[in-house]
Amino acid sequence: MKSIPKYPILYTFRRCPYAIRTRLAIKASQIFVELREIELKNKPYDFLKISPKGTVPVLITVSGDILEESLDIVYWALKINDPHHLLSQCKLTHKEFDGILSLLEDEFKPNLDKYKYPNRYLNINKNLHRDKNLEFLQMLENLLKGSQYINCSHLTIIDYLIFPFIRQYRNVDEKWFDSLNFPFLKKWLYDLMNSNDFLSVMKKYKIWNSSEKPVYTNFNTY
Ligand SMILES: N[C@@H](CCC(=O)N[C@@H](CS)C(=O)NCC(=O)O)C(=O)O
Repeated sequence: MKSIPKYPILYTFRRCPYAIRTRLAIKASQIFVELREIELKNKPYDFLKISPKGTVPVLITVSGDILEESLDIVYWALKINDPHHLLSQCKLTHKEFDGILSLLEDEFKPNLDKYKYPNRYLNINKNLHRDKNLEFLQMLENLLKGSQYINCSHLTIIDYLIFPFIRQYRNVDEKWFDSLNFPFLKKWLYDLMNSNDFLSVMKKYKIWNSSEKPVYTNFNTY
């Protein structure tokens, strides 16, 4: 039998870019969730029981459905409430939109992992993987030249889906990233990094413990 929570339950890990994108979408949707911050090196039994694949984010809806992919959680939230019109479609066709997300997932992210964690791989030249990602950054720079955000003149979901990964890439070597000649991309990144929305979803919470009082939030404070 499904156990039905009072609020949607979000299992999350603060620094995970996939979890960050879902927290940004949930904040935009103004939905309250029960937040369960977990440690990836010490995943709780309850979490693995509902989602044996063991990745964050995971969300349990109030109907008991289990969403185990960040994109599913993002669209679940915004279909319930999208007051800032994050789902607007502007210059990108659906095909282009999906193509950019595939490049992010299939090329940018694997290169980012090799650049950020070279010790996890054999015979890795981390800077080679850093540089392989410049093409993706150049594509974003070109899109951002034409408008302040990637798809529209206002923020939309593709900005939130991509931004946490670019931030993580910058974090590996901030000085090097800041010296790149991508003025539009850098402005976009720094504006998002300094936004109240981002700061609110990066607030630190204690690691979830089922015997303590639950944490409910709509990410409205930081
Ligand atoms: N496709 C998944 C990817 C999620 C993912 O890989 N999350 C990482 C953390 S950023 C994770 O949980 N890894 C499991 C681990 O490190 O044990 C999604 O979009 O939600």
